[in-house]
Amino acid sequence: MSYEHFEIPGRLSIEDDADGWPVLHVSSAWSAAEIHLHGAHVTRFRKSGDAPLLFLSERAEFAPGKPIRGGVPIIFPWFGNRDGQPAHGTARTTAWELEETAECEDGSVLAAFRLPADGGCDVTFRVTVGRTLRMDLRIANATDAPLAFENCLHTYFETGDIHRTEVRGLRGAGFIDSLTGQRHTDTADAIRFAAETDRIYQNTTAACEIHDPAFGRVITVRKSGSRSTVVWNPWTDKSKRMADFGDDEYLRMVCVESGNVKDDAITLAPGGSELLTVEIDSAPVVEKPGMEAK
Ligand code: TA6
Repeated sequence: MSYEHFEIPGRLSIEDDADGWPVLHVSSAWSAAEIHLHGAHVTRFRKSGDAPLLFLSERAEFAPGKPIRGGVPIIFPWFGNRDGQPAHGTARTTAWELEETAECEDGSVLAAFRLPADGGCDVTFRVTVGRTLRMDLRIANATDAPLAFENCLHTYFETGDIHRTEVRGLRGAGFIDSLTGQRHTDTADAIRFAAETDRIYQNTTAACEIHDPAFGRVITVRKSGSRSTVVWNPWTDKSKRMADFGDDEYLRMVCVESGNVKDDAITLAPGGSELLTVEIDSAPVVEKPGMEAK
């Protein structure tokens, strides 16, 4: 299929990657991004003058039926494992259709995708690359029966040093510890990492901040249409068990994922729709005198 008519000179080009997968290369005055048609998967996003905001494993595989390790996997219609089914649903390993590209009035660049029709739900995904990275996942129920699903933008963030990284914004929220199945309320002012961490926060609409002093920045993760936030770092043992993830790559990534999973799963009435929006940005941290690392 020819994608030339979607290209925007100086803003959006489409080439096949080494594995023959169509990849959109998007650039704005402030940033650049890369989006694979496979899974409508945003694999790279970087603001000019900043380190990459998204982490992409050096061992990521680009093959039919395989999810890409890193960037923003689209999780739908279920989160997690399901007997005899691919983990985290089928959307992330499906070739989406490119529907629209445009340069917006504010100078940002839009790419819009549609999940090939499957069982009466209408799924579209819009990526806006500009001063920030904005992603909109809309699920509509085109059937005459209720539609139950989970959705999540499973975002991998790059961090300079996991030992110095903190995730803030979830204090007071309840979470399921996926490693033990136990439920807790988070009373800490920040999530810090010293072991495998896999937490599903429920009933929270809070924005999160990823404090990354090694890169001298704070990443903000704002969301709407989402009541769940998942925080994950595989640490050493799980990293070694993932063939598409370097043994030491846990040192420079953290997942802060936004969606509606577990208790927050959604049931859409016939004709209903749900919009999940995530917007990520970063800002430099100005070290105040005397703020030496403790
Ligand atoms: O989001 C956390 C999680 O559910 C972890 O338990 C881990 O399995 C991660 O997703 C990655 O899952 P994947 O199927 O992409 O390897």
